[in-house]
Amino acid sequence: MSTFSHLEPYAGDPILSLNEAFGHDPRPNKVNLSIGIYFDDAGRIPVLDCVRRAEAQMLAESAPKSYLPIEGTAAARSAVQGLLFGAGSPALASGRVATLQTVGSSGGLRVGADFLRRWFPASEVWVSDPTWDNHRAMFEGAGLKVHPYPYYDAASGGLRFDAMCETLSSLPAQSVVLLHACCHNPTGVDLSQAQWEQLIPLLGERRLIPYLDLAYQGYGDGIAEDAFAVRALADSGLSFFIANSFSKSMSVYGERAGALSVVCADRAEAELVLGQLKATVRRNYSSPALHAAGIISRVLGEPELRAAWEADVAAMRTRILAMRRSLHGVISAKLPGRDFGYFLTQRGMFSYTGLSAAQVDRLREEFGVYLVRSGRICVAGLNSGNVERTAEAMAAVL
Ligand code: KET
Repeated sequence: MSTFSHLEPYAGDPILSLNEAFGHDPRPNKVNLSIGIYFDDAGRIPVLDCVRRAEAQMLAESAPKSYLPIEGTAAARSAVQGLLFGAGSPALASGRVATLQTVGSSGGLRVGADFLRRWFPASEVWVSDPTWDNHRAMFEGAGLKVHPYPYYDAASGGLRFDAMCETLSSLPAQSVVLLHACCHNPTGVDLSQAQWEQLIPLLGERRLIPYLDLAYQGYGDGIAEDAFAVRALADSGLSFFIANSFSKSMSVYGERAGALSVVCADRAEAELVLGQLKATVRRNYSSPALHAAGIISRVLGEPELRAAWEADVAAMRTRILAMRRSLHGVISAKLPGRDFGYFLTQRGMFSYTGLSAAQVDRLREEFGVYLVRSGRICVAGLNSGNVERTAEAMAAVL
């Protein structure tokens, strides 16, 4: 027996492996709808001008590259807080929010999960059915039990809101409820504002611990609009977690720019929580990324860069909406009598097509169109040059 011969092979991640397989496909007309990445109309991952300008400033300053504090820079953390909770937020004014800059929002999600495991050892986690695959892996990896709550309604392409509330009403106090703040991954089906207003009191009455994931801020209805759930939860006075990402909204995937915030009862509690979150980070990755801190604080904090960024986010959102309309138009014309209205009502980067795994395989093999086997498509992989033939390919296998 050699040292590692007992290891099981890693099956690979279903999203990342597919994205790699796409890269190796030699067909010139291939279409990548696999991963949650925004591509522009030319099929490229944009480097936003505001990000380039922030980077140019950093390069010109040529500051020493020391370690950051465990919790990240003060400038990045306060910029994140303003973005999430809004200027003039009473929760921020009272100092009851603990925020750390993290290694992507994935780092934040996992730090929050480790913290929960340590301080709420009896709590179990409830995630939407379906959810981003990695949610389950991350929380289970932290040693927490994970269960699904009803969410997506395959019959209508909408939300099983009543069933969701019924399940959440039956959970033990201090159960952790993972919620997508906007642009649900993988379905594109979100709660309306009225539904959030109905859900939040239920979370409070049952003394549940909400854990928001906000990875697509600005891709739904707008930057502030997509923070509705965050702000409504903060206004309700509940304590909750929120991991947020800049990977998509600033198109800086590899920079690992994200944060974790925990809204507490008061300032003293927020300090206590921040301390334990720092302890969690220190024994894990120790401290976050310097370059990400500079991008976040400059793009959000400098008025000119901020305005440019907001315009960029609006343009990305608008392009996705246009692709939703084109896809809907072509596929509806090809298959009259079938209702594809969900392409128009679902929000953010993703739509759930209802394509079976066998149909997904056919799309990849026969047409070079890549999507994950759940039938999720990343609408941001469509562009004016490929949307028509992609819709036709989908119609052909449906
Ligand atoms: N949350 C959600 C809901 C999410 O879709 C992603 C990434 C992340 C967090 C991670 O973001 P980051 O801040 O970069 O750590 N999702 C896409 C990529 C991936 O699977 O990693 C995806 O679903 O395709």
